[in-house]
Amino acid sequence: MSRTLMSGNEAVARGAWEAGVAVGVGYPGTPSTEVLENLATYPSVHCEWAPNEKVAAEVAAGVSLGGKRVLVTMKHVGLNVAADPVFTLAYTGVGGGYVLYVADDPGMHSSQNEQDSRNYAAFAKVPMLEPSDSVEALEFTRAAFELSERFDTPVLVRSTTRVSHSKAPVEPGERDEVAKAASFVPDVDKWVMMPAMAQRRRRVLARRSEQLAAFAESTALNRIEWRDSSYGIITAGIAYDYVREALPEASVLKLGMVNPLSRDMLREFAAGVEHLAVVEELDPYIATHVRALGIPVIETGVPEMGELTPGLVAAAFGAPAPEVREPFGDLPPRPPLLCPGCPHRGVFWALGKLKATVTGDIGCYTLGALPPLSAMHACVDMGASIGMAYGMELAGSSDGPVVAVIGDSTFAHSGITGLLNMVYNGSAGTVVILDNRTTAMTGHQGNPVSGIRLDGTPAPALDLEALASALGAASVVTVDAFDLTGMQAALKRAIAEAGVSVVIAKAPCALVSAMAEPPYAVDEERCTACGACVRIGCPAIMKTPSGRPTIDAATCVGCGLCVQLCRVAAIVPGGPACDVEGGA
Ligand SMILES: Cc1ncc(C[n+]2csc(CCOP(=O)(O)OP(=O)(O)O)c2C)c(N)n1
Repeated sequence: MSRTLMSGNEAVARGAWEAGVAVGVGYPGTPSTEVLENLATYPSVHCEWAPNEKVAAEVAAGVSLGGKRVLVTMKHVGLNVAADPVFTLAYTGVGGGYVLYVADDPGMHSSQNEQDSRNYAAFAKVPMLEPSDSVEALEFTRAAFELSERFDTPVLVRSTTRVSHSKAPVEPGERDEVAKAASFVPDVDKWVMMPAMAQRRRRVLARRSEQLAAFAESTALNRIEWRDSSYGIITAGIAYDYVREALPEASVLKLGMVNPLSRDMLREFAAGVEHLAVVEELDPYIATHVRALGIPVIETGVPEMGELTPGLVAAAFGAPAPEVREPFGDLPPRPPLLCPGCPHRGVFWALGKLKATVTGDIGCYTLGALPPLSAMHACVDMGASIGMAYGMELAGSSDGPVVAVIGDSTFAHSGITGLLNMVYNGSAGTVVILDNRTTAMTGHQGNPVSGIRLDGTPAPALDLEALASALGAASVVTVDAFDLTGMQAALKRAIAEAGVSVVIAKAPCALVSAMAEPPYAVDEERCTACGACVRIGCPAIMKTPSGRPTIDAATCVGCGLCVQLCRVAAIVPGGPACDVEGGA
């Protein structure tokens, strides 16, 4: 295959495929999602979404136990969910190569926090490789499989948004048909982590850590680039590219292996330069380790949060700022909004009318927290809405009703046990599941509720009503998410229920169903400018300078929510249906 432009994520998928990976498994999350979606396009590899990252890491453990190479993918916060198996897999070691790809999101472009996954590698005592671009993303992923089998350990490959999503020319290679024993060999001492065995494996882990530390000294994954000896910069990942751009004359120790760190190389490099600095994105992870070796590192003022840029790196060293093309300054701001025709909108409108305190969750629907809906009051992590609603019930401090709101993918990910907990502990709370038939936020992946697999084939769709009833909910009802009156009535009944109540708001995501009903228009003669339709926050409805609303026919998809809100019937069919396939 000739040189091809690939994103970091595409290159990781290619690297895994070339390494002969048999299975890819993960849970979507920006900026990691495209790895599995790409790997799935290659022959001779089976790829699937798991309901969450912990399950993905465990499925992968089984594949590895069965002797096959496996890639697990997730975003940084997913590694929190998967941490439990990963920490103990460091003890068991692997069968077939086990590589976990984790993509961090410095600057939180699409995340609830910006934790630095490098800490996990040191914490779990597993090796971590960190590519700086697509070429390395491919090479390092291949190398990670070899390392995994050579040292009998899971290996983490860490990326960040800019490496995952930037493209660079890559020279793809051939696939290795790995001749690893494909059968399971029972070995209780290695695979059954009861205390006696775990204590023995703990010592194996310590020996392996020493071997990996020795490997870190000689691997070509780390390299020193000697240039001007007055300044030496230790760096890794995308920060390496910024250092090369901002400080082209500086000597650089580029670390491809960020755990364990190569101590001798750090010492050698430090001895060869006058001033030593570390440039890294997020936590002072490398700097802390270098200082712990007794090596002095100068303070640079490189920020320890958010994304770095070549300009920030240059500024920290008083170097001239590299030339960058500034973004156009005159673009109108475009705050994130629920799409026109989004089925989540009406639910938040109804919850607002009921003056509910809403513990929310992560997905497109988190936008219900923003004006004008302003109907979500907490959002912490996937699945938290349900536990937090119950906790508020225990606190007893809310005047109005407390309602948990959670999306279908998020409910399958980590909402089910929260609901079980409510039933178990005698809650009288209400949970709304927003069943839009997809995992919309991350790009419309199938999930166990929608019943669509990664390869597009149908799967048994989770029956939410049956599940909620089986868990012991006292009342379970499904409501059309676009029926405002029905939604309000269902929520009122659910809130009044003595036991746990579940309301399933069902209607497909507007982008999946490609809703294209004829658009509506405002009949100006009837309109009283009361503002009811504007307060639902639809991007198709705008206020004219006269204070009257107007509907943008190109944006309206005819969902009809605003029609239900207008007390004077001033919103009327207004024009030809928009053709979503192309043209007007
Ligand atoms: C632990 C974790 N894994 C993955 C993500 C990325 N992520 C954010 S929301 C979401 C799912 C949203 O789907 P759903 O709950 O169905 O809501 P929708 O966006 O469809 O409204 C995912 C996968 C995350 N934030 N945290």
